[in-house]
Parts: sequence; structure tokens; C-alpha cells
Amino acid sequence: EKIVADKRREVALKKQLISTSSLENYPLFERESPSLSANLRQARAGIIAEHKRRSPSKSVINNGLDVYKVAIGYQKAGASGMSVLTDGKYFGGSLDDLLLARSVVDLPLLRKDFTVDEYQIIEAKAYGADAILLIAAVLKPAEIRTFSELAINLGLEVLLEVHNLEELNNSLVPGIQMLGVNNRNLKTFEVDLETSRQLSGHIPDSMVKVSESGISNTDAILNLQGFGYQGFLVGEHFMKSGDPGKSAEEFIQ
Ligand code: IGP
Repeated sequence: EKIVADKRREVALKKQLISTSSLENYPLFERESPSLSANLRQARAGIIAEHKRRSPSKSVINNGLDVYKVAIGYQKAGASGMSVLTDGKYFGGSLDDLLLARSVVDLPLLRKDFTVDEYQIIEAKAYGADAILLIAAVLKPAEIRTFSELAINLGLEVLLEVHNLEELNNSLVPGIQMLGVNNRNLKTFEVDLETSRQLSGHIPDSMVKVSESGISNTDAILNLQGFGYQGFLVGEHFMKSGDPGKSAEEFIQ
């Protein structure tokens, strides 16, 4: 709740500095996005490799790496996509990280942030994202609908994140390509892969199933594939190593 309140203040200020109409004139608005969901479907094990310096649950994961090197390493490793945290206050990320990653790789990029306003979706497109995250715990069902419609109209894909059955049943909107089950409870930070296993049978077949957080070995992936998951969002396990690309490569081979 605190992250979301801070995010609302931040977006309100930014909107006063740069209007959506000027964002829409940014050159990257013309760019056609590659499909993250298609990449996940085609991969043997679809990894979305995340750039994450720190988090509310872990004060330092890796501060010392530059995002270029991480992005190139993930692409070389064969990741299906890259997630770039753009929240500054709690995760130490930025929109510049997204833009810098965009400048060195063709991989589909997920802008990972707490989306609370349509402005952030337009901003994501202007800074080179191919997909955005919508978190069911943060949004009303009507917002999930309007935000996903805007994203899809801009040619962005949507990863809708849920943590329990109630969120899943209340937030489904036709047209959303990917459903992410966050194994981490955002209120207690507890991580349990059982969350993905339990919810798998309730996710419509039309959506690519993505399991998020707490994945640190390939056995977990094999197990989750048995429950229909085709996407695996991995941050800490890669970032805490000195060479995230190499760590991702060991995972993907
Ligand atoms: C990655 P992990 O445990 O591999 O570092 O998790 C990703 O799932 C996690 O960063 C995440 C997240 C979020 C971060 C999932 N949902 C929402 C911020 C906001």
C-alpha cells in the first residue's frame, strides 16, 4: 500500500512535467514490438530474466552491474524476454534502465513497475517496452480492463499478475496474453511455489501461464511445466551472481 501511494504521487508529478501527447511523439512510439507471449510459447523453457538491484524484501541483490551488460548477457543466454524494474524508490531501477536495455538488445522487454495510471503505459511504450505488468492486488477490475485495452491498442502485451484465486477470478479480461502467478505474497514477502501449482488449473488455456518469483533451480521449472507453465520470471537468482548472463545460461541450457 505504501509503494502504491508513493507511486501515485510520483506519477502525478511527472504528468505535470511531460504530457502524454509529447510522449506520443517519441520516436520509439513508431517501433513495432516483438511478442513476449509468442516467445514463451515457442521456448523449451521460457525464461523472463529480470534486472533487479534491490527490493523491499532484500536490501541489496546487486548494485554493481551495468544494465547493458546484464541485458546482453540475458539475450546471449537465450532468454525469451527481459524484465526491467523501473521503480526507483523501492527497487533502485529507472526508465533509463529500460531505455539502455532497449538500446542493446532486441529481446522483448517487460516494463516492471506498479502501474496505477494510464500515463505509465504510454511512458512504457515511449521508453521501448514491449509488455507491461498489471498487478491485480493494486487495481480495480475496471482499471485492469481500461489499462489492458490501452496497452493492447499501443501494441504492448500485458502480463496480469495475481496471487490468489479471488484476484484471478475478479481480474480476467479478454485479450490479455499472459497470466503471472506471483509466488511471493506482496504483503508478507513469503515465497511458496505451491501458489503456482494451486492456481494453474484455474487459468484459461488462452493465456500463457507464467510463474513468478522464488525460482532458483531447474527442477522447479520442470515441476511447474507439469502444471502447464510456459513462462518463468527469475530475478534474484540471476542478479545475485556476479554474472547474471552466465547464471541464466546455466539455467537455460
Ligand atoms: C522476480 P525473484 O524472486 O526471482 O527475484 O522474483 C519477480 O517475480 C519479482 O521481482 C516480482 C515483482 C513483482 C517485483 C514479481 N512481481 C511486482 C515488483 C513488483
